Amino acid sequence: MTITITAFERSPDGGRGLARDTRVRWALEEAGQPYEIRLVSFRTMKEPAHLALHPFGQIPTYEEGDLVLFETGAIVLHIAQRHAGLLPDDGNARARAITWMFAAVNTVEPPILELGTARLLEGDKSWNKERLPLVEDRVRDRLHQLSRCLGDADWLDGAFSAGDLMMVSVLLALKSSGILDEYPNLAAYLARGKTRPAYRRAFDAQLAVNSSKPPTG
Ligand code: GTB
Repeated sequence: MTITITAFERSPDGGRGLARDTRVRWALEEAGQPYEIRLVSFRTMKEPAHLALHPFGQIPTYEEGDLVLFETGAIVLHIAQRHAGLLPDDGNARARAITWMFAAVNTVEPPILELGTARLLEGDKSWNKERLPLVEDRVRDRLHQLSRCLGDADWLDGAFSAGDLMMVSVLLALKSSGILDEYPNLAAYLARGKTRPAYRRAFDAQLAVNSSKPPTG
């Protein structure tokens, strides 16, 4: 059955991996599943046809026959449960990998998103100078804990899993902040994820869509 996902027609980062279709593309590449892309503009994302697929008018969405999904955590979990390569066979190890997926989107990602908001959208506010260091420290708290957990292992719990895919995807958003460099094992973890052939294929495919178009800024 054909899998179709939606992605930005023109991504603000010029298609350099920050939009969230990257993690879905990556999961599909890891699972060896072909997929099609339907590109949407910011305007069409808010129109009824897209809102019928995604209640919040965002990308990515996932369509497979009459199944329609939104939320990258749910989409990646769906892919991982139906195809080999992203979750261990052992029941307990599988549950732990899923736990890391939730930890990525529920515990590590929120302060990182908050930092993005503070840096990109609130820079001109009079209170930003006071707030920004607080937000940065909340990110550091999480990174410190994650760094301690990873130690010198390659992946969070044995072999690479959907838990790592989601965690690396979440850490990608810290690229321009420089904060990740304070945690060398996490910086190496991110680099390790990005060198996986499946990630490279996902990244290249997203970039190809955007390469003929200038970033929207
Ligand atoms: N929780 C949802 C999920 O994980 O699926 C969040 C989905 C989401 O945030 N989608 C964003 C979107 O559609 C695109 S990825 N935004 C449009 C809107 O809300 O109107 C977020 C994103 C986009 C682009 C960059 N960038 O270029 O730097 C970074 C992050």
